[in-house]
Amino acid sequence: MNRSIRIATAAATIALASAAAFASGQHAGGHGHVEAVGKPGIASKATRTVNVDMTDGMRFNPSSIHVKQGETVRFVVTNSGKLKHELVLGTEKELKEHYEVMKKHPEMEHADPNMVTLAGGKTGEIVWQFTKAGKVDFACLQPGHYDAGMKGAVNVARAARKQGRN
Ligand SMILES: [Cu+2]
Repeated sequence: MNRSIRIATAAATIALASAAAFASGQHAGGHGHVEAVGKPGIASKATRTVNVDMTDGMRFNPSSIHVKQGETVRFVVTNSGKLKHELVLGTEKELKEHYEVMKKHPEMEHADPNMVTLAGGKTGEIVWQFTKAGKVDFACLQPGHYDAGMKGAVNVARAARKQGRN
C-alpha cells in the first residue's frame, strides 16, 4: 500500500513539473495576450511552407488554405503581377477596418508580422502560428483590391487532442 502511495505521489510530481514546463513555454513563446488569429511564428519552428501567388487579376492562389491548430506556417508570397499587392492576415472585421483606413490614406506604408506588402515581381514571407481553431481571413488591402475580391481564408482545424509527451 505504501508503495502505491509513493507511485501516486511520483506521478503527481511529474504532472506538476510538466504543467510548469508548459506554462513557461507559453510565456516564452509570445506576449501575454492571445491574438484572435494567432501570433507571429518562429521561422525555425515552421512545420510547413505554403506558397501563395498574388496576381493583377486580384486573386490569391490558393485562396483557401488548410492548417492545423498550433501549426507554424511559413508563407512564401510572390507577387506575379505588376501592381503592388499584399497579404494581410486578420479577422474579417480587422481587415475591413484596416481597408477603410488604407482607402483614406493610400500612401500609408504599413508593416507588421501578420502582413507582407510586395511590389510587382517580388517575393516575401510571413511566418505565423495558428493558435486558435476556426477561420483566419486574409486579404489585399491595397485600395480597390479587397472590393475586387482579393481575399482568402485559412481554415484552422482543431487539434484532435493533446499530443502527449514528445
Ligand atoms: Cu492586391
